[in-house]
Amino acid sequence: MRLSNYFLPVSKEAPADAAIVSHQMMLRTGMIRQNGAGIYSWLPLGYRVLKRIEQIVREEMNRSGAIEMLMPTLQQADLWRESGRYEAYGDEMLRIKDRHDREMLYGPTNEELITDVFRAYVKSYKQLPLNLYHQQWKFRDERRPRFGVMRGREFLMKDAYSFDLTEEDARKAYRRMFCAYLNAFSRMGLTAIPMRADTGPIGGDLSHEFIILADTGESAVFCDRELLDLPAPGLDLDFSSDLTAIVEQRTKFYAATEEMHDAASFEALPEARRVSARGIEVGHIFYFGTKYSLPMNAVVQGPDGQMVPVQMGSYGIGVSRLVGGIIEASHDEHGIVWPDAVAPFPVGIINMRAGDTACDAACAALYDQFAKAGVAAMYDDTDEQAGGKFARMDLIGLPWQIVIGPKGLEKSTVELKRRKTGEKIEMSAEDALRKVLG
Ligand code: 5CA
Repeated sequence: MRLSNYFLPVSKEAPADAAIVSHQMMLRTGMIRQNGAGIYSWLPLGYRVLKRIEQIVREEMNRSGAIEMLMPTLQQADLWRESGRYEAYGDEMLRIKDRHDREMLYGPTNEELITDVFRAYVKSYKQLPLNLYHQQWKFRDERRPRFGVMRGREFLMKDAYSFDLTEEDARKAYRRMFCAYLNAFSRMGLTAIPMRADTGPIGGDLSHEFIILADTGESAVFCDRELLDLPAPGLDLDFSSDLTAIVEQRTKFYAATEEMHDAASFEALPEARRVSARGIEVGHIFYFGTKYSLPMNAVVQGPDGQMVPVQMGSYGIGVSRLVGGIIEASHDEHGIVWPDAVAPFPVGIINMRAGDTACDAACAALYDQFAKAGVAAMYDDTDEQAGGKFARMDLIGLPWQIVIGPKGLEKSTVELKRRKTGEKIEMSAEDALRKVLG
């Protein structure tokens, strides 16, 4: 992408109404534009990051055996009357009427809708286990939308729903999601800690929130330091194997959100291991048994011929929230520092003297080589001052920068900079290309 043809509305000033770093940086880098309280447009740079996160989530859901589909944003109120949640959900639900005066709502979550799909087709335990997911926009009329995409009203969620015959199988499905989440967050460069959590309006008695630690997190969290160093299960995990040990390796340590906090157990830990911090909830998983299947009559025939309500769980990831969460976890005083896996572009090429024949030719050649290798580079071909170009490239946080100027070209070199460490090395353009392509 040549910057002169791109849409990157970067601003120099920190916006006055943004209270946290990720919100400030997303506005300054032109990733998002607020269109209403808690409602945002995703501008080209932000949209690329959102898509990359979505893709990691998709790959890890698929790897765990879940199946992707898509449900609508608008739902019928009657479906929610069946589960009893239409009245119970309260003011967070955006209620709408269509031209026939039918009551509709913009989905804040999809337990009812997926249960309706399930009961239409699945009648036998032989079709189980089943886990269906989608990544779709949700609307919650939050009392206090704030911190940009962290607590929006419209936000992108991955929500998965598992269906099993027995409670034991449902707990296995829960463990598969638990492990898939650890892998997905780890791929994004995040340490997400599963914490026992309150189930709120989704319900059920087993639930974990996945929390990343950040000073600007909305909730107070408490955990054992040992949890911070545990590696993710790894992408070669066999999801058909017994995952109990992996889950227990984590759940045996103390980790709780404020609502579930038990000061006595926490203080029983040696002082050096007590982490009392703030956290951002990037995912939340629930096992709730027959809470929806029973009232909605989603039943399957078991091996003994009996019809029983199906056992369910639901599993959410805040896809749009993660964009802000990753910035909170990875930035410095100059701007964002994107982890390679979610960066909007892997590399930025800076032309130090746009208009100079040799510089233009060297930049264009390198840019084309990246394109041939299937890599979209961001090429700053503008004729602005070098200082401004460096600052902008640091601000948008691409993992690699390649600076091409007349002095280097005399020696046939370019400068390769790693955004994260600030390390700069002079080398040939071919070597820089190879290094970035890894
Ligand atoms: N049905 C269940 C699981 S699919 C559910 O809705 N769970 S949830 O309420 O915990 O939401 C799932 C995830 O969506 C949360 O962990 C959080 O990361 C994200 N999320 C929730 N509310 C918002 C919001 N207002 N803005 C941005 N992300 C949100």
